[in-house]
Amino acid sequence: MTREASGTSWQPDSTPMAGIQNMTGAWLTMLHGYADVVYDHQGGPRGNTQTFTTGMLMFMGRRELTNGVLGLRLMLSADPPMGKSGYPLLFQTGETANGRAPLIDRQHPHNLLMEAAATYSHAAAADSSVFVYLGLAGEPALGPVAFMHRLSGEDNPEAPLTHHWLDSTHVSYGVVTGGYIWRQFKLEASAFNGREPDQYRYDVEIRPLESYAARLSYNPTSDWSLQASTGHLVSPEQLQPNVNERRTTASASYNAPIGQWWQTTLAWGRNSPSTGQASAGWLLESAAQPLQGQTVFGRIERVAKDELFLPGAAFYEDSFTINKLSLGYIYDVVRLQSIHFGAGGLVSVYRFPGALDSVYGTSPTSFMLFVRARL
Ligand SMILES: [Cu+2]
Repeated sequence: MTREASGTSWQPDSTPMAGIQNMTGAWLTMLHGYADVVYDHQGGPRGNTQTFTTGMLMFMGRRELTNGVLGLRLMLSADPPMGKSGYPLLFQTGETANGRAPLIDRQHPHNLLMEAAATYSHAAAADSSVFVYLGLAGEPALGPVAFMHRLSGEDNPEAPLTHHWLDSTHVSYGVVTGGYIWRQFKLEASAFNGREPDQYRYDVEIRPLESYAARLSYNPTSDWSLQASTGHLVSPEQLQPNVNERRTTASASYNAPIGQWWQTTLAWGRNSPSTGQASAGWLLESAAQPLQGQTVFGRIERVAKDELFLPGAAFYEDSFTINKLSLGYIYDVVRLQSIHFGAGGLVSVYRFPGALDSVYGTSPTSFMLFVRARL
């Protein structure tokens, strides 16, 4: 169960399990979630300031059957009330707030329904099993564990700039995945709806399952998780419906047995659209709890962005390599029943080509201050 952080992707087996677990009859249930209230200041001429809420609530249930295990998953996002245009995040792009213009320097909110899925895995032999995963909303076999569900990323309230290179398919409306697990290996394939959610964040947007993906995962020891995956996304973007995309990713997560826990993820992703330039994104992310209740986290990203300007602007469709470094800290101040209340902050700095100085300023600095409730 510790492997299954989101969809069918794997974390290292030694990842500590958060949340409340319960045994009710034959059902093992798990409730996990958090909510952040974030004061967000993004620096420079393109920056902005906003207070928003983000978070998620995840329910998992599983029961053993004669020769297999049935699992149910439901996940809701606390993002939609922040508004269709999301929150300020320098250099972030992807999705739309009005169906006409792309979001630039803002992070889109997630849809209310992030996952509603059932899995059945059947023991084929002592060391192998087969499974199916059916999601009305869910995550296909593409990319690492989504940022908000992997231990190295979930304490950081801001989305990675590499989201659309690595894990943006984590909310797909219509997913069918089949897989085979042999010892520490898993091979799986998905058919899914690759269209990103539109600006209506409370609905369910089923389309034909024309996109497909495959992933090979390997957990060589209990502290490591590796994956490589590739997918063909049919018409992923609402604003460019005639463009398809090939996405390829590889990632490694490692739990160092130091302090309470310490997880680091290195990930690479490449997008190759059917028209236009291919681009790549890198992410190195780490979070650690050296002492109970004190978490430090950091993220370094490097990504080629060609969506920073609207049509007609001087740099429209030009590609710029953006480097970003974020460092943050959270202190869990009190615990009431099963809820931890904490407060934290993070600071982000950037490196980018000088041509962008007139647009973003010479050295913008951004920060977030937040309070968090976590199960
Ligand atoms: Cu997302």
